[in-house]
Amino acid sequence: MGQYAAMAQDSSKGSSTTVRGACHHDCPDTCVWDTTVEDGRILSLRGASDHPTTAGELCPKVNRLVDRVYDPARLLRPLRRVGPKGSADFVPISWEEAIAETSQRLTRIIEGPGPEAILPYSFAGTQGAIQMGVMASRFFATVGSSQIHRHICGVTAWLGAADVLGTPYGIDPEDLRHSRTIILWGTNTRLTNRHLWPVITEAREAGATIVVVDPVATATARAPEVDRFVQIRPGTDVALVMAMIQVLDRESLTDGEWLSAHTTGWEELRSSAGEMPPERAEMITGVPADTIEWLARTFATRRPAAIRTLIGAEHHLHGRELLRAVTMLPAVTGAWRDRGGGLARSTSVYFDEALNHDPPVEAPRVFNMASLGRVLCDENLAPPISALIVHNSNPAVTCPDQNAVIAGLTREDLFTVVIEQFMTDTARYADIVLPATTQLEHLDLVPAWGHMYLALNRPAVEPLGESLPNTEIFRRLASAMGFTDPALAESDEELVRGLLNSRHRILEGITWERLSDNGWARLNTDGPPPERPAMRLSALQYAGEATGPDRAVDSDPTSPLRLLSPKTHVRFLNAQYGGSKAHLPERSDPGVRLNPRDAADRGIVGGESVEVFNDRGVLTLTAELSADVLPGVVIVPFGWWNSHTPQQRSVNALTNPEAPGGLGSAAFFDTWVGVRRATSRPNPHL
Ligand SMILES: Nc1nc2c(c(=O)[nH]1)N[C@H]1C(S)=C(S)[C@@H](COP(=O)(O)OP(=O)(O)OC[C@H]3O[C@@H](n4cnc5c(=O)[nH]c(N)nc54)[C@H](O)[C@@H]3O)O[C@H]1N2
Ligand SMILES: Nc1nc2c(c(=O)[nH]1)N[C@H]1C(S)=C(S)[C@@H](COP(=O)(O)OP(=O)(O)OC[C@H]3O[C@@H](n4cnc5c(=O)[nH]c(N)nc54)[C@H](O)[C@@H]3O)O[C@H]1N2
Ligand code: SF4
Ligand SMILES: [Mo]
Repeated sequence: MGQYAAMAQDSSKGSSTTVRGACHHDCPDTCVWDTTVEDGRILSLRGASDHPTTAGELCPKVNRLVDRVYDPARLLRPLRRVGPKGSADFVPISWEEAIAETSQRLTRIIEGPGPEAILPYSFAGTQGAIQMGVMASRFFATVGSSQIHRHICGVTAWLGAADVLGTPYGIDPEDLRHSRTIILWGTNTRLTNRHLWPVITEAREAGATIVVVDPVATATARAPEVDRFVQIRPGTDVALVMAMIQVLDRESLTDGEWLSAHTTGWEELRSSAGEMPPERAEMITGVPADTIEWLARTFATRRPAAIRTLIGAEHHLHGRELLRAVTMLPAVTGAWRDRGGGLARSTSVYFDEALNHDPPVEAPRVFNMASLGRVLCDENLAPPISALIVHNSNPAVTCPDQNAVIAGLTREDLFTVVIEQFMTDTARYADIVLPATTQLEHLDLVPAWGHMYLALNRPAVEPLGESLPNTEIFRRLASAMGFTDPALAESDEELVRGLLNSRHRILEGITWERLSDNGWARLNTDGPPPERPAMRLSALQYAGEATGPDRAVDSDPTSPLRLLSPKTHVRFLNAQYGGSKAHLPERSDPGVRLNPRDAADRGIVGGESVEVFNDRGVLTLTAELSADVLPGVVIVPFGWWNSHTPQQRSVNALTNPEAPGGLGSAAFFDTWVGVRRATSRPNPHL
């Protein structure tokens, strides 16, 4: 048994063994699983029945993970580019050659234009703590490279909640079982957070009122357990919250005692809400005034009352204000008093606090990751980017303003290294591709953002082929570049033990030994949160519909439509599986969903080919008419790889990369497009 699968085995039955691990996906559920292994090969993978949220069940994305590990399309050897960029024309090389070439190229850049010409780019392809970051961060800190803000997901929501709460601790999502009103606010729980659904159902069975606030009639909005679906115009939630607060104030449903003991700024908030009577909010949001009144009264009186939100609603220019509004509402009614009352958001903040992360390092330059296209194409940067090192991410699909990203990746003078499991749309543009292990082949410590359980993922089998964990790849690069800091040579077990060594009270008693034994442990979060300063309330302002350069869609004779591109596919996790035959539907086209009225205005019938376009790009897609979307709104699903349109592009060819102030996620959903009957050749994939 080799170095990565050592200490992997939990229990033996005959010749097969069971190995406990945890899901790596950027999914709030962080399920724990048991792998059955025989003769060094994985036979099956099952959800752990003793893990409180997994409860014995994984999901349609991961049920076929074993096939994915053994997929013949897995990258199992280092590769060097021989064809043009983007052609995916590579030849295999040895690890020695790959590491030598990469380290020499990087060293030449450090000695030439300087280390800030090197840009690492990564996200949460695995959200296991050590494979996601620790060793890579140490490596790039030693290089002194430029850095990215890893802000594409969740940081806008974090900022909005932090504006009100300080450190934005929310309530334990499992406490929603005690709630009697639950507002699922801009979150598609049944699709994106499915292991929370039993908690929602349990609350409903005990008499809770379940409300969904979303512009789209999602699978969640249509669930039989949902009592009321509030279909709101995108980006207008601030007006809805202001009107709700006006109703609460008018009807003396605010909690004065709570407000004076735990908040500041109530008078400013109250007077700003005075400018938004429900009738005005109805004009802005499209939500009837009497529904707004009902929602305010229900939230104040059917208690405990909680709001559940995650990430999707943040993808707006005013996303921070939207999240700030939603965070203030439970303070106004004193909802936090009750167990099961308050705001249930990402729990990542508890894990960030608990684990012993390296202190942050000052980088010479930091770019928002959503601006990758602009950064790669900017010749006036001093110095311009000469090398891009990607791991755990597929920016050619997931980053906004895709045509700019691909123009950057096509630059002949850019040295690109992609560490990947599959030949993604990004890897196709690499000079060097380095094969990465999957979660079943490497060790990791897996925090969660949808619950309070920390998990240890033990490798079930040895790395396939020549693939290596991200940690080992950065150890080898560090050594080849002559870096001698012992922190760059720590083993995976040392890295995990280091993270656990925080002495924080919410991690007390959670040791390597305990996790090795059981696979998971609940953080000690049952007491009050580590820090809850007075909640900072202040005036809200509805800033009007966001505008952007792409609003001028001149060639559409009718008014432009707003494009949303949320997650929609039960077998995709972001862009993972978007290139996998087994996970794709038969009709291999993401499609565009539009309201029958907008289709009629444009002479479009369902099933025909249309072009969706703006000044960033164009996609030819099949029109799907659906009253699930409001007039004026269209959806092109996110996650499909670029080969599914004749343009070889996906929805991010159209999306807005703006991140206000360079902070937080991009305004993916503040994108305007025209839609017209297709004039170009039909999609060859249909
Ligand atoms: N239009 C639009 N765009 C969006 C979004 C949207 O809703 N709409 N959502 C945004 C959000 S919320 C997110 S989180 C981002 C996600 O953006 P990404 O993080 O880029 O998306 P993933 O598809 O999860 O890609 C991760 C890649 O990591 C690889 N990977 C997985 N495990 C490992 C590993 O152990 N080692 C290595 N080296 N690689 C690994 C996978 O093969 C995969 O190709 O997309 C954003 N983009
Ligand atoms: N099956 C599956 N599960 C996933 C993922 C996946 O790709 N597939 N991705 C994972 C990741 S990385 C993330 S970040 C989470 C995201 O989890 P969620 O935040 O639950 O999901 P999203 O689809 O990003 O967005 C949620 C909802 O926000 C709505 N929305 C958009 N604009 C507005 C607005 O202005 N106001 C309101 N009220 N609602 C709005 C969208 O219509 C959408 O239904 O899901 C995770 N889970
Ligand atoms: S993707 Fe999410 S729901 Fe599926 S197994 Fe992983 S953590 Fe669980
Ligand atoms: Mo995300």
